[in-house]
Amino acid sequence: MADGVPLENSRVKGLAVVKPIVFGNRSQYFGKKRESDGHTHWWQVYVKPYVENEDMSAYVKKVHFKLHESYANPQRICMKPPYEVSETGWGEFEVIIKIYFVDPTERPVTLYHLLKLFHADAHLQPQQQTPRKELVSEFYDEIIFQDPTQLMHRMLTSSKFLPTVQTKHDTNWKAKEERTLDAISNARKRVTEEISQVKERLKKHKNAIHTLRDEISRLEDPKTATL
Ligand code: SLL
Repeated sequence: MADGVPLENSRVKGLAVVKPIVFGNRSQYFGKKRESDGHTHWWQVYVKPYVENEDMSAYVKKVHFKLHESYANPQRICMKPPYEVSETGWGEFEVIIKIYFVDPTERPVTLYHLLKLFHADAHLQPQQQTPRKELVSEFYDEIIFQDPTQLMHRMLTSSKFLPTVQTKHDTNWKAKEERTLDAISNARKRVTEEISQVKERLKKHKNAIHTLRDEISRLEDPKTATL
């Protein structure tokens, strides 16, 4: 007990545990509009650990997926992994994903995902489109637990793994990380160059101001001014 707080609930100060996750959706076009309900796609929205097969239920209590109001029961709840919802439909919309943690003092984390069904070239003639395979729109993110409670800390570091094999990531995250870091370093170079160009221009303008000021005071000085 510290200050009357049970040990389990006391916080590990100065510690941050990072949990990398992947969330998003996959979808597949039926090939035509379904007669019965007008649906055109199968889709699945999900949250999964970046570390393949990590058992998130060690620290995740449940995940809520809030679908579009046009679905009969838009609030879908997953109490255990896999945290995913499979559906069919005809339109894209924003899915609200709320992750609740085993530790009730830990605030739930909310993610927003734009469900993607259509390929970017869907407006083109069919023969100009790339062949249709499954579409994946997913993102990498990190949940950071700052000063977790003793209890949560244990759950976060228990590194439990699921017996079933999670399929490999659709996205090559390592390659994406390299591309992103490259893009950042190029952007940084460009910005540094631009800053030095602007500084150079500023210097020139400052010099021009000085020259003009000198000129003005020379002209205003009765001793040097020539009428
Ligand atoms: C749109 N703003 O107009 C979006 C809404 C909603 C998609 C898309 C429902 C399926 C069903 C469905 O696909 N909703 O009727 O069960 O594009």
